[in-house]
Amino acid sequence: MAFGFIKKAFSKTAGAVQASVDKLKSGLAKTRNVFVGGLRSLLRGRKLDQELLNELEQRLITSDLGVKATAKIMEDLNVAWKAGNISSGDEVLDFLKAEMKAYWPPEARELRFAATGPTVILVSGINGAGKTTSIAKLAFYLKSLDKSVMVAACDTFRAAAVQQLSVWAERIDVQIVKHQMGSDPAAVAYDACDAAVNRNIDVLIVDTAGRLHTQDNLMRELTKIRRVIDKRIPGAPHEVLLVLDATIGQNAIRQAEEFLKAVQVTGIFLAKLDGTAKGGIVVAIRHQLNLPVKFVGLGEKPEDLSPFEPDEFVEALFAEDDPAE
Ligand SMILES: Nc1nc2c(ncn2[C@@H]2O[C@H](COP(=O)(O)OP(=O)(O)OP(=O)(O)O)[C@@H](O)[C@H]2O)c(=O)[nH]1
Ligand SMILES: [Mg+2]
Repeated sequence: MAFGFIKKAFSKTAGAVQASVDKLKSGLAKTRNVFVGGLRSLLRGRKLDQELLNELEQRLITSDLGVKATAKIMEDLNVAWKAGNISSGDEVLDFLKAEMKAYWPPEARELRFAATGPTVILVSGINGAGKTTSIAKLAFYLKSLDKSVMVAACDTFRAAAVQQLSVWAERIDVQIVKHQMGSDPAAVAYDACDAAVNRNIDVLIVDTAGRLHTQDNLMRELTKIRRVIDKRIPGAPHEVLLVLDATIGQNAIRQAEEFLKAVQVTGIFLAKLDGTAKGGIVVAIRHQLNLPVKFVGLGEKPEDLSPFEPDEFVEALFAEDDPAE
């Protein structure tokens, strides 16, 4: 009986793993078809020579991998070609896959949880990046890990913002702390921290405004919210996630650089990967921002999230069994 139970639990886990790989694969379909599909048609059946190397470099540069990653890949590829280790376009595909997998340094991609008391996750990003939706996904994900979750509606700038988060909170059944529109976001943050402590909540996720009258105001407000959170829960926030919109490619990196000047970010939530062929941006983010991508967003539903794992990501990107290919 005990064995039966273990077997059942194990197969459930295997099923969950398969489901998450499938989700990633379908979320990456556009990038796979355009970027990897393009590489395949360039490389397949060709002999590797200088001309093909030049064409490949051109293609990688115009993809969203970024200049630095492209330079590194081409340099390594040149060495392997000259050493006689690679001689065909087909081998280049495998080489690219291995090179991309090895691209990420060992780093903390898992969420950092508080040792005691509530973990606080502050979520920032420009308007429309996908903050509120990503918060709903995170809350849903954390609930699946048996954590009690509360959200705080600190985007008090727009009437619809509080409403949107309230709808999500109800739908995924998590508690919410909110004030009226126009009230002080730092006061909401303080109340939410208070409530999270008093109600023994495991994780508090704080939504913030993406637009204020000026960018300066936005950054000042984030700093203030952060200070107030730390005052009520010393050491918090434990994570400051910056949500970036993958569909805008390299512009997302420029936006992030602006945020990083003002806010101490601990990780990236890369939203809307499903809506773009610019999935290579994950590689550029690693190199250009020097921050871990902790999660990727793959759709508009609460379950459309995947914790970022380089191996899994690259496998899904290069997967061949897509009928659309
Ligand atoms: N396809 C897709 N759409 C997404 C994803 N994440 C967010 N969206 C959509 O992007 C739009 C903006 O998302 P929000 O969550 O409202 O963005 P926000 O950053 O909170 O925006 P503001 O509150 O205006 O600053 C919505 O239509 C979302 O459904 C994703 O991973 N995939
Ligand atoms: Mg929002």
